[in-house]
This record gives sequence, structure tokens and C-alpha cells, in this order.
Amino acid sequence: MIIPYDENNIFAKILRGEIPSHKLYEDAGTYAFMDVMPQGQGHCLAITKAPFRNILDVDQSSLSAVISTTQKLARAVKAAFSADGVTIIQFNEPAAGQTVFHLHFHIIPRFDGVALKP
Ligand code: DGP
Repeated sequence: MIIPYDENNIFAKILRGEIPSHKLYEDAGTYAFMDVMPQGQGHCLAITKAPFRNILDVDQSSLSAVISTTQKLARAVKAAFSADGVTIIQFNEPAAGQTVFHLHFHIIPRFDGVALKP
């Protein structure tokens, strides 16, 4: 069953400019900004501008666009923070750990020997 999109989620409010965000990148279909509860230095998020709840309802074109932005961000934060690697995380539905119900990808620079914050 596909669960309907809720336009009151926090990322929809960020996209509408109703709450602030630290913008890193924007194009016609995607937006990227810093995560307010970072699990590590440079933790940021890439989202679609169109209203999708998660990977279960997104269309191929929008998914491709947000993956492309995720790759741009991964390359940029790896260079900016001189990271050793980059973790990409994406959750779908509460059982999987999703808390904000607008499709997003976490991009987290990683450093040898340094664990993510819980
Ligand atoms: P999840 O749905 O579990 O993939 O995680 C949602 C992420 O969104 C979490 O890392 C914290 C972040 N977040 C929650 N509220 C805000 C907010 O108001 N602004 C920003 N920039 N990030 C937020």
C-alpha cells in the first residue's frame, strides 16, 4: 500500500521557505542542505522538490535527479572535509527508521577510525 504524502512534513516546510535551512545546492528538481542533527561532521541531505514520501512512491525521473544530486554532494563534502569516505543512507517508513516523510538521502563524510554518532 502506498501511503499518501503529508505536505506538513518539515522538509516540505523547508522547500516552501517556511522554516530556514542551510542550503548547499539547488537545481530544478532537487535541493540539498545541512542536517540539523548531524551524525558526523558535514552530514547533509539531498531531497526532491516534488512531493514523494520515500523511495516506495518516487518516480524514476525524480529518483535519478536526487541520486545525481546525492553524488554531487558526496563528492563535494568528501573534498571539503578531506574525508576518507562517504556514507549514503536512506530510510523508508518508521519500521526502517524514517522520521521525516519526504524522500531524502543522507550524505555523511567518514573518517578512518571514527564511528557515526548514534
Ligand atoms: P530520517 O527521516 O530518519 O532519515 O532522518 C531525518 C533527518 O532530518 C534527521 O537526520 C534530522 C533531520 N532533520 C529533522 N528536522 C530537520 C530540520 O528542521 N532541518 C534540517 N536541516 N534537518 C532536519
